[in-house]
Amino acid sequence: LTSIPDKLFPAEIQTSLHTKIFGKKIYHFDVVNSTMDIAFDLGIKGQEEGALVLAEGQHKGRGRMGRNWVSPKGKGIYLSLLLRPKLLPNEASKLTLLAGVAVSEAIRKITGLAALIKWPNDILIEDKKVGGILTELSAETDRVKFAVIGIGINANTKKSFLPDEATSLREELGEAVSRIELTKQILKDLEAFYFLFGKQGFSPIIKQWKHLSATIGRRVKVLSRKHTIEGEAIDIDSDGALLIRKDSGFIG
Ligand code: BT5
Repeated sequence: LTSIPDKLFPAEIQTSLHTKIFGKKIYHFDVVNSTMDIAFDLGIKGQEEGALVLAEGQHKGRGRMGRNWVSPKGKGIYLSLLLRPKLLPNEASKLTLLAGVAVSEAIRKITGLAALIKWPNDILIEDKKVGGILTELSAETDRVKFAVIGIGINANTKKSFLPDEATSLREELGEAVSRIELTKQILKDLEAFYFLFGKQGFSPIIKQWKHLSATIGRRVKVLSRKHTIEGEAIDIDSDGALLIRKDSGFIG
């Protein structure tokens, strides 16, 4: 072998993956607009839970509220996973927190780097953003039809490609990271936490989230629809909402 290919081919990902449903079905693309759109279509077409969409690059990778996600080809991990959770639409943020825990754990296992979670959806290393999570729903008023969890990670991305406050695993580690191994570990950890959530509810996830939190105990500024709340983040509640002690002393 002169070089080992590092493309996220389904056969590579599925080799000794040992998950029950996550990644049993994989759709791999070269460059797409957004893996979210493809996974959402699969959801509409009735594809089973655990179907995975992977792309080597994205033209229109997206974050929350119309923000963009820089997705250079062959460098990062860009995936969307289709889920059919028994949840109310207003519980969807639980999936974001759950995915944050799984991604941080997977990064820790594969790289040894101290990945932390910034509420609600950023993955940080040394206070710089290395990954992000986006949960999108198809829902009726009283139930989620399906959810798509999108995960973007700067694995081997050069800093010059990224926003100033961002980093990549390669930059932090000083050597390249196997996107294949990291993708597999993410699928394993995601499935384990998802099954745990199904069996024991949200409290074990919250507990683990608190261990990995870069937010609790720090000053925060949270933008809500109408106003900005500033103060110290003191905890998250059992639904995953952030509790902030405002400078006036009020906890909200
Ligand atoms: C997120 O949004 O952090 C969620 C990102 C989810 C991306 C994945 S990739 C696979 C799937 N397909 C998609 O199209 N999306 C998902 P948000 O919290 O809104 O953060 C967006 C902000 O992060 C931007 O406004 C930039 O400031 C910054 N940013 C953009 N690209 C970045 C990158 N590659 N690394 C770090 N920060 C970035």
